Amino acid sequence: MTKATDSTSQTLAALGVASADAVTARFAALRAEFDGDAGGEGAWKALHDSWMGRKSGVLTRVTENWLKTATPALRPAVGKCLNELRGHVEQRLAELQRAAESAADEAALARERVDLSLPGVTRPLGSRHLLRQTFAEIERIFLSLGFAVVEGPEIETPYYNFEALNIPEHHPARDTMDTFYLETPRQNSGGPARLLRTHTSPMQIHTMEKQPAPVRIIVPGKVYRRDNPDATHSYMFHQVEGLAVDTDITFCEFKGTVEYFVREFLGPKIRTRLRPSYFPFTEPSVEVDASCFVCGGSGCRLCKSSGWIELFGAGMVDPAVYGFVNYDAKRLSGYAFGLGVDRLSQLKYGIEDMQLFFQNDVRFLRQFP
Ligand code: FA5
Repeated sequence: MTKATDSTSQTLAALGVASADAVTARFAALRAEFDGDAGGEGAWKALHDSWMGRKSGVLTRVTENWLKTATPALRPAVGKCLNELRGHVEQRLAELQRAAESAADEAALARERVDLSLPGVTRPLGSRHLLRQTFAEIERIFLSLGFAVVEGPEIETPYYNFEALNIPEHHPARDTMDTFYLETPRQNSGGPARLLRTHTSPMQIHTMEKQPAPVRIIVPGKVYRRDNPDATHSYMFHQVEGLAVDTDITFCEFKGTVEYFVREFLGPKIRTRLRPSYFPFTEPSVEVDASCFVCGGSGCRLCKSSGWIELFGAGMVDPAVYGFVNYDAKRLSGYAFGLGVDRLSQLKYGIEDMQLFFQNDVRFLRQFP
């Protein structure tokens, strides 16, 4: 079926329109078609373009083809009808536009409506891991004594992890520090072997290589050993190394520092004792024990009835170590210690199983906010 608007591409003469009545009928047909198209509210923009479009909209076509070509006799009727139709179309399109815009606004409002009755979003705050808290506590104590904190690589060569610490190849001390060796391209092409450090002691060597005495440092960090996990062992654990070297450091200063640390860390009533021990890189070497802070020294389950708890290894730096870093062993002296952070933390906070540190169970973590 042909539409009324199709006729707007022809002149009135071509359409055979010769009277004012016929003009009115033509415009009435256009208006009826427009009203039919404008019934719905959806596509006002498309309707606007097809009727009011400047180049080829229906009204432009009527102006070009009907008005401008109309005979002088018909022109007033065409002009009048065109003005009426234009007024009608403009008004209706404006209504449709308003309706479309307010529908869009309402939809947006409905979409973005804030439901104040919904529960709020809570983002639980995490806290520092107990091991981090223990590190911070140890660092605080040694910083107050004038020590500096340095960190070092977790991947080492056997030279720094063993040899320069006076542990030559085949030395039995290596047996207790079996670890993970890495296969790296550099090593495959003839470079030195690489291993995960078994203790933080290699940083003693790195530090003394880098700077002349005096040295007063602590080294917090991760270390690795091929130990089976149990209540007091892990294959990855944490240490804080300590090293002090100067021209006048005596065993007395070493003892005083150790006692001060233990009392600050575990409490003022704690007593310490030094027990002879052996490390290849300290001479003499000791194990530092603390009086049991559960029973006060009378004997209980924690201290296995001995009254004492083993805390960490330490000693005066073996002069042989100075030879590896070109320090003058005749002029300098010093002490070193290696704290097992996980075990110190277990002792201080009464944690029976070291594995709890690594399982990330929030029921455990929440107890140490
Ligand atoms: C050392 O690692 C020496 N480098 C310490 C040292 C430094 C001595 C400087 C003298 C001077 P040792 O192997 O004993 O020593 O380990 C030190 C501490 O690490 C132990 O006292 C213990 O607390 C902790 N430790 C050792 N093995 C493990 C393990 N598998 N899991 C958790 N903690 C461990």
